[in-house]
Amino acid sequence: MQIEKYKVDELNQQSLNKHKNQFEFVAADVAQLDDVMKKLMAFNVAIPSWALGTGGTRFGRFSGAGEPGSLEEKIEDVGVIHALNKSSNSISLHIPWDIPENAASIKALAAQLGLHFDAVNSNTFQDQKDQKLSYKFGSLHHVDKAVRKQAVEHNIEVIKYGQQLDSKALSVWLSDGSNFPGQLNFRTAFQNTLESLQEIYAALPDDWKVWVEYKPYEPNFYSTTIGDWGQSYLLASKLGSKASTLVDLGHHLQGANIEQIVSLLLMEGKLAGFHFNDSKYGDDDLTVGSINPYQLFLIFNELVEGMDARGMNHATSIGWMIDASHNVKDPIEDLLQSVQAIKIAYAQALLVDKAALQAAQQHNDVVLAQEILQQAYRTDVRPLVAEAGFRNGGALSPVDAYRKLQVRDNLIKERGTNTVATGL
Ligand SMILES: [Mn+2]
Repeated sequence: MQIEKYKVDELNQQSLNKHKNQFEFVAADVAQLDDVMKKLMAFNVAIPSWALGTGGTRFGRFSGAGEPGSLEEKIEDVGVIHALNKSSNSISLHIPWDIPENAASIKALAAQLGLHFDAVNSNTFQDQKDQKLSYKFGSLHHVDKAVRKQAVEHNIEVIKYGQQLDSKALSVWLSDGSNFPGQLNFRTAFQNTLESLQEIYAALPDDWKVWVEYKPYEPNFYSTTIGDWGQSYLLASKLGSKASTLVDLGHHLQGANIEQIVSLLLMEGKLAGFHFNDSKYGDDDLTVGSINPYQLFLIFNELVEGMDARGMNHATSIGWMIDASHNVKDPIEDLLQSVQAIKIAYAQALLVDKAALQAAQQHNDVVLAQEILQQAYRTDVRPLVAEAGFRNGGALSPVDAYRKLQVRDNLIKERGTNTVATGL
């Protein structure tokens, strides 16, 4: 289904006066308001094609109703999200879960909804039906050259699908690792991975990038061959300028200082982008901002400071994407909440008084530095975010509009109750 603009406008009218008052109250204290609003309006976060259905755990999956059963329906769902928040103008595909059989018509459908295609993701962490060789013991790092070759060829095939859709990046996450001490020679595993990635790198079109994601554990529980940002950075550095490190917020051990990692990767020009999610224990893939919004703000504070230091365009120079799993929520509502949380953290980071913070740091004024950061963090920027969406033609409150427009009920009418999204 598609959201009709006049219905969003009607809903906005109902709360417009209240919103305007709230906006003016917050805006009065914002230095360089026009610049902040322009940046908020330009900011978009890509939606992964695998996040539009209900996810599961290894214990089970409780499918929702009206889930998308095809790539076309997934694109329509992203269209719904974008129509409401005007901040999700791209979709990231997972191959082979979402192979575009007819690229021209898929592209046309996306364009009609104001969408384009973000990075394409390869998958060598599970075996596909009729696959010749198994990835049980890894893919790009495998001890058997034939398995590595098969995985390299898959990645090159993913690039070709991406080219048909005007994607510009290949995102690689490997589950390669070991479950027990002694299972692997770490150096050999790393060298094999590097050689495989070099073959993939050589197949990248001129204007493409390859993003190397890391993760400390799971599904392997003793070692992961690309286990942390250092290992990813090492690979990306050896590969060349088209390779960089992708940070998935859930892919860190507890207590890791992600904002510091981000800051240094940015400094080195090696931060490819983000997979946003939130977590309490491990790679929990929860709604962004639901557990630790302060950490998200601190990350965005480093991002804004670091991007400004390098003169980078906030909206386009880094890949922003959600990578989450929705086990109990309606996936579209969850994604709407996540994008709002990201925009709130971004808006707060834009409000940080950087000159004052720098001065406080220079004078070792620890108390003042904290005051400056928390002044921004504790500002209720929600009216700024709502105004940005509104000015772009979206809903003042996307989740509220989604419910009032009874989108899920309509999707259930269209698709039925017994649906399971393809992919996960
Ligand atoms: Mn990820």
